[in-house]
Amino acid sequence: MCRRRRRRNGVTVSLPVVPAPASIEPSAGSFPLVPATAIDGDPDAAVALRRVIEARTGLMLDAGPEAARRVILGVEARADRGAPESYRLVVDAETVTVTGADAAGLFYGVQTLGQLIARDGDGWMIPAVTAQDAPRFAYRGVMLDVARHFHPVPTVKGYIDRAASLKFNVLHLHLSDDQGWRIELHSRPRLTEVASATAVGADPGGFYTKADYREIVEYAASRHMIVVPELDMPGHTHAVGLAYPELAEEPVLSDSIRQVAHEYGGGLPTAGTAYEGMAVGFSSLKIHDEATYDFVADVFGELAGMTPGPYLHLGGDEALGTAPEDFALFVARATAIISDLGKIPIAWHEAGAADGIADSTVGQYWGYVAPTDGADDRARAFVAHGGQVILSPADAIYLDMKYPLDPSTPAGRQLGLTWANGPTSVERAYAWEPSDVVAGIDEDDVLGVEAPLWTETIRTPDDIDTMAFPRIAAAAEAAWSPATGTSDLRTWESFRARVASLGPLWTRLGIGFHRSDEIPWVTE
Ligand code: TNX
Repeated sequence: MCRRRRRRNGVTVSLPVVPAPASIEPSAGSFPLVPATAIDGDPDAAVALRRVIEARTGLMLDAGPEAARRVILGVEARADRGAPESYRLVVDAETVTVTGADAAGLFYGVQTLGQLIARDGDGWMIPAVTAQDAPRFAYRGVMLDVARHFHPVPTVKGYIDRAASLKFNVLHLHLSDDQGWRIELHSRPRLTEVASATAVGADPGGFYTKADYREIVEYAASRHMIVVPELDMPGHTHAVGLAYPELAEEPVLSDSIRQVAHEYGGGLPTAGTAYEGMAVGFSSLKIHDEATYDFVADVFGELAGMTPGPYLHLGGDEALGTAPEDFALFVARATAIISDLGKIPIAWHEAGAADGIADSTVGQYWGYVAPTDGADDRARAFVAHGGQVILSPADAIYLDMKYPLDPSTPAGRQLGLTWANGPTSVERAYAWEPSDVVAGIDEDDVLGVEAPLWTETIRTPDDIDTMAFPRIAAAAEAAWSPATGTSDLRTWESFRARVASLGPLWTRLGIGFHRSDEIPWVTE
């Protein structure tokens, strides 16, 4: 039996590593972190390590040639270097060694090291451990909706840093919706000239210039993340109709849309007028008009040229204003256009209803942990077409769902929505197993896990932090760590103790996490 906890001053403490590593073993002693510690080896990893040490401790390491202790950062040179993104970490009293299978693995080893830094009386130390770690899934994503509320480049960079520290490697940007179009494309300039200025609740909109987008892509790459851009269609396209009215159908007003307008305001959608409400499923592109497919080819063609990552997301969710046979036709053509661009299409699970979906299209499942309404059938259809599935179960890791009511928060300040089976506790965000969600979708069929943050009620960086942290850590663990039941770290009890110990690091990093009473937060 392996010991996963160390005893300090007679108290058992968990090693505060999140997501749980594949293996981590404590040993006796610790590495004292003093200003005269040298950091040798890979310069990029050294920058990342200095950053986290400084944030956590305030120490600016400044070792001369006489350095007593060393941190050695390197990428494995041997041919059998191990799985992509894996690393090995050894800490003893004299030396810290982090060896990545590749640059990403080394970066993740540094993140683990940063989480292990602890106070030792008046000083700082890293407990002696040996860790061997590799991700379970290749795709570990977070999604930010910049359409309902626009979030400028600095906010996006902050979210990249936060996500990368939890070993996420994908930033999915939801770049268009009924409320606004957020990415400049020279092939279709009116999208941002005419359809980007507004947001939910009459808040100001905004968009990324091509230079902004490049800056985001490069910043993400420096944190070993790719960007997956989404242009949502054929529904969620009211803003497209502002810019290019000839492409859009009239809004389809259902009872549920009237109900949302009544409850949340924003009025009813009207063709040619910016939409500032929160209803979904009323807009559609014209399906039987060739101009629509010229548009699809233009916008995804230009986006493909701006996006080094392999995926383009075409949305496909909640197209309630599009007849089912028209929806199927659209999905078949749009996924073929993206495949022909040399990119892998991703679509929300509804697109699995389209028989003609392009081979290898990836499906993003946003049904419940216990599937309802045939969402599981839709997800399985992607596998039948040679694709894989990304799991984003809404009642677990939709970060825009409210937390359970906290009596200390005034009702007006309660951010988030409740449609996914009511409020989502941290425990509910944690207690699910990816290979158990959709019957017939097994380990190999799962490309990965992604935690979306929709922003109808989310306006500021503080709002993002509050909704994401700590539940984003549960998503990270589902994406990275061994399956539940295969590691004694993969339990709610272990998770809440490890997350609790990250409170001081998150505080020092300026992350305004929700101090959920489910977590026994540690203060320094
Ligand atoms: C459903 S999930 C949506 C979004 C909303 C979100 C709010 C999905 C693919 N579509 O349009 O913003 O719920 O939670």
